[in-house]
Amino acid sequence: MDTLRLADDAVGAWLQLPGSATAELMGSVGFDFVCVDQQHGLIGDDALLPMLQAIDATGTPSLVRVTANEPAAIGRALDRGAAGVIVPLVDSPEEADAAVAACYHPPRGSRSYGPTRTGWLGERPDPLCVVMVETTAAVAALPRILEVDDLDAVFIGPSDLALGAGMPLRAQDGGPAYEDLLGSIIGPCREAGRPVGIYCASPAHARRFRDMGCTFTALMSEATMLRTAAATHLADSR
Ligand code: 3PY
Ligand code: MG
Repeated sequence: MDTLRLADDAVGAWLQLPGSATAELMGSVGFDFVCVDQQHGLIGDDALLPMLQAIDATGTPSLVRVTANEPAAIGRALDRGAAGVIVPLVDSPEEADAAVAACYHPPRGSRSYGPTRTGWLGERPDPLCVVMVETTAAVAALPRILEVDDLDAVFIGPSDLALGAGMPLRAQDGGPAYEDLLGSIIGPCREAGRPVGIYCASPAHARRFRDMGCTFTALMSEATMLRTAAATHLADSR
């Protein structure tokens, strides 16, 4: 299994459809990681286990975006063998610390000990805890969020960020006000030496956000890729 890298321009895949075959397919493409999205994806806990097994079989590391910043949700993803979690809507240092605590057993944290799959997988590195900064409250609290111990990376949710700042979703396509907002997240993360990633609705977004200083990106979901390709091929066939 490759080491999970959230720097050096790593590019990840994003899964929203349940199913181990698609997970294995996406794991085999060469992405630096594959993230299974349980927040907005259609993937429940029973679908998650075979997807993580399929991604593991390809040697690509996996992350899970959990449904919410809740210890039970984080523990279930890690117990099923994810290498780390992306925790949505983290707005304060207290919430960031709670997310980290949910990733670690005592004494560092409060994660309950239950070595089911993790037991038979054997010794593994500590899970990565990535918190999402995607609200104006989180942007205001970012300097203090970045002081939280054992926080591995920040991940920007560009759509929630735009909506929360009163901007349309298309603000992500470019424009000074939105880029200033992104800069106010990327700059402090880089200064603090923390990896900072962002969800990208297209390869063009990935290139632009990387040029702005993001250290890793996650590319549009497999559902969007499939629908876009299907619509293109249908149009070409008419
Ligand atoms: C957002 O853009 O808000 C996200 O959470 C991306 O998945
Ligand atoms: Mg979001």
